[in-house]
Amino acid sequence: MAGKKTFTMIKPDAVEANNIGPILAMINKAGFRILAMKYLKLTKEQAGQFYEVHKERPFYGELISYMSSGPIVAAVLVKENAVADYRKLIGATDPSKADEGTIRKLFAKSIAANAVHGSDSDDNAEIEANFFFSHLERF
Ligand code: IDP
Ligand code: MG
Repeated sequence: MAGKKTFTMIKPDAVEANNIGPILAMINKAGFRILAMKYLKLTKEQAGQFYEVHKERPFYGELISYMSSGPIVAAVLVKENAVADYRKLIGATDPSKADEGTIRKLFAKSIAANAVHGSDSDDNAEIEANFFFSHLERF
């Protein structure tokens, strides 16, 4: 059965461009409830740990530099079928391939600076939520 939770980050490019508000509005409009949220800046080490699964990929160095370059918003979102529905709302990794009306199509600057993160499975949603939030920080 599909789970009810996903994890997202509003990435440094979207924070820098003052798009936290518009992106959160789209998230709420699409029916997601916010279970947990924080505004913080990752160290390079923390970004490297979060994206450890990508460490063999050619863009890993660029990705962790970018993800530690400025503040982000991290959040856990709740909705039926959360992981798949949120991936649909954010659109393809490469914004030039993202569908019209998706968050990445509207706000992403490039394939690296692509505005938002969204978990790719229920298991990863749980792992990623646990990376940022304790149980006392979820409501
Ligand atoms: P996803 O965020 O759509 O799940 P992943 O393949 O999991 O995409 O890649 C994680 C992140 O790494 C992307 O969101 C993007 O920021 C970055 N990334 C992915 N592919 C490239 C690339 O080819 N060049 C630079 N950065 C990339
Ligand atoms: Mg991914």
